Amino acid sequence: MRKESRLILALDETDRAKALAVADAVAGTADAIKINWPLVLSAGPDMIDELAVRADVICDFKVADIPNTVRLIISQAVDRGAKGVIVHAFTGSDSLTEAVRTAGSRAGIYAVTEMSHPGGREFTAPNAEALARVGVACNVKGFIAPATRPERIAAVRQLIGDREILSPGAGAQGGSAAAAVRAGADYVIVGRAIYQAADPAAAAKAFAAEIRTAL
Ligand code: 3DU
Repeated sequence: MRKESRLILALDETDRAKALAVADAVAGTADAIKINWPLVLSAGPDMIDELAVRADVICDFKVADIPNTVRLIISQAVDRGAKGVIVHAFTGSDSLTEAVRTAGSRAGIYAVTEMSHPGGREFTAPNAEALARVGVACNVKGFIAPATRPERIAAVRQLIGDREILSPGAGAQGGSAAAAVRAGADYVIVGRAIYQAADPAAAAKAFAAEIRTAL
C-alpha cells in the first residue's frame, strides 16, 4: 500500500454504481479503499476484484474464527486481489498465525486492538494492549486503533514499534484525522464523511490536506 495521502476510503456505500463512482472519484487521492460487509453483501464479492484494479483494497471482514475458517476466508479475499485483510485479535495466536501464514507475501493482516464506537470501551479497550502484543507476536502487518480516542492510538504505538496503525473514526464518528496522525496513526480511514459528501473527491482532498498539516 502506498503511503502518500495516508487516507483510506471506507466504501460502505451499498449501491454498486454509486460505490464504483465514488471509488473512481477518490482512488487518485486515497492510498487504499477499504470494503466491509455492506458492499460485499449488496454488490457481491466481485467488488473486491473490480476495486482492486482501481486501488489497493483492504477487506474489513473482521475475521474472528477458528484457524481453518480464517484460512478459507482470507484465501478467498487474497485470491480476488485484496492487499489487506482486517481480523480480530481476540481469537488468539493460532488464528492470527494462520491469518498471517495464509496472506503470506500477497497481503497484510491488520488486527483490531480497540474499536472506535462507544461500545468499544466495554470489552476492546481494557484488552487493547494485550491484543496488540499478541498481534506483534504473530507478526501482523498492522493494527486498527480508534481516531475517536487518539490517546489510545499513542498507547498502541508504544507497543508495536514501526508496524502500521490504521485509524477509523474520523469524520462521522467525531474523531479528528489530524489528531489521529499526531498520535501515531500511519493512515486514517474515512467513510461517510467522504462517500456521502456532495463532492466525494473534494471531501477526500480536504481530509488529505488536513492529514498533511499533522505530519
Ligand atoms: O464511520 P465511517 O463512516 O467513517 O466508517 C468507518 C469504517 O471503519 C466503517 O467501515 C467501520 O466498519 C470501520 N471501523 C470502525 O469504524 C471502527 C473500528 O473500530 C473498526 C472498523
